[in-house]
Amino acid sequence: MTTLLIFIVLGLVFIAIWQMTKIFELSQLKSEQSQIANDTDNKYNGYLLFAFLIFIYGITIFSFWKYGKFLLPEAASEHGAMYDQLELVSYIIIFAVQTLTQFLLHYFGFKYRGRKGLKALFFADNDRLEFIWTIIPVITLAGLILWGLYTWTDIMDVNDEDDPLIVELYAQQFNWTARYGGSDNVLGEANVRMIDIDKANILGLDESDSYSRDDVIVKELHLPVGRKVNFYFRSQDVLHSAYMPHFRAQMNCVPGMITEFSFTPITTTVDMRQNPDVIDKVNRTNKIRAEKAAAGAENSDPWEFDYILLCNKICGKSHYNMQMKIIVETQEEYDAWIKSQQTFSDTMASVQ
Ligand SMILES: [Cu+2]
Repeated sequence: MTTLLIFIVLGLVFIAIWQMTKIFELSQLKSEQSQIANDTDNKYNGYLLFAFLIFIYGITIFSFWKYGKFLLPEAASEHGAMYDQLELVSYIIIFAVQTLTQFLLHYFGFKYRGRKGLKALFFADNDRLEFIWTIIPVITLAGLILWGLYTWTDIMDVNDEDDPLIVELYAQQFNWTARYGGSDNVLGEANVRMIDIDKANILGLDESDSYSRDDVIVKELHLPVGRKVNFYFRSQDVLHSAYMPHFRAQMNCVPGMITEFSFTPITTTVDMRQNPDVIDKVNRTNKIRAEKAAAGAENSDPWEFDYILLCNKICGKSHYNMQMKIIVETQEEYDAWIKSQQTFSDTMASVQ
């Protein structure tokens, strides 16, 4: 609030000074009272264009230097490298074109600023010039779009090849639940209409479906490294979006339909914790947390890196905290973990 007031006061002071200079100017008897820009005005504007060019270059370099470290670490999924490469090349092209065109725009604005006696050369069209500045973007964009489409179809191809692990991710305001197909790796039928909280049937599984009996319902997602996972998404209430940034994966969760995504995790949680970017991020975060803890703030314990599933659709007041931990581990660790979990029929039996 104080900051806002300070800004308002500063703004008013600025307006007052500006108005006073105007009055001062009007009170002067100047020889040149014309509203038409003269050579001095044009020169000022020319140099201002240059100053603005330096400003945008400067702020770009500053942003890279200051915020570059907030980018995600190396992708932890098989398709991630493909996705990152497409993104990197797109950014390099956009960056190069923007740097060049901004320079040309501002430089020509300066070079051809208005001067007394200077006349502009007029020509109606130039076929060769127009051909050049049409064909270059056409080829570049067509290349990017084709490459993007190829990458998209490759990433979005959900199929049953290579014996994928079947996992359902269930979204509701404001938490996630995961369901594994169990020993048969097949998910039982489910529908929100069959939800029965009294019987602990929180995902609405069809109790008469034999496939649902060995399903495993958990609040923490464990994935064996190197095995393809086919995800099936459901939502109980509103639109949510399952976002797993480290795996370069995101899919909408839509009430009334099942959406799909598939990826293969390639780096275990333990290995990812050794990644230099991750170590750096953890150190930076824990430094802030230590400072807060010293000042007596709550929830400031040291943080350890974990993969995470986030909701990426603003779905309500606790959307920001709709997340689930993901653990990528070796096949043996995963087997031991899944064995220790209750199946759906165990849960039903213990409730009745
Ligand atoms: Cu959500």
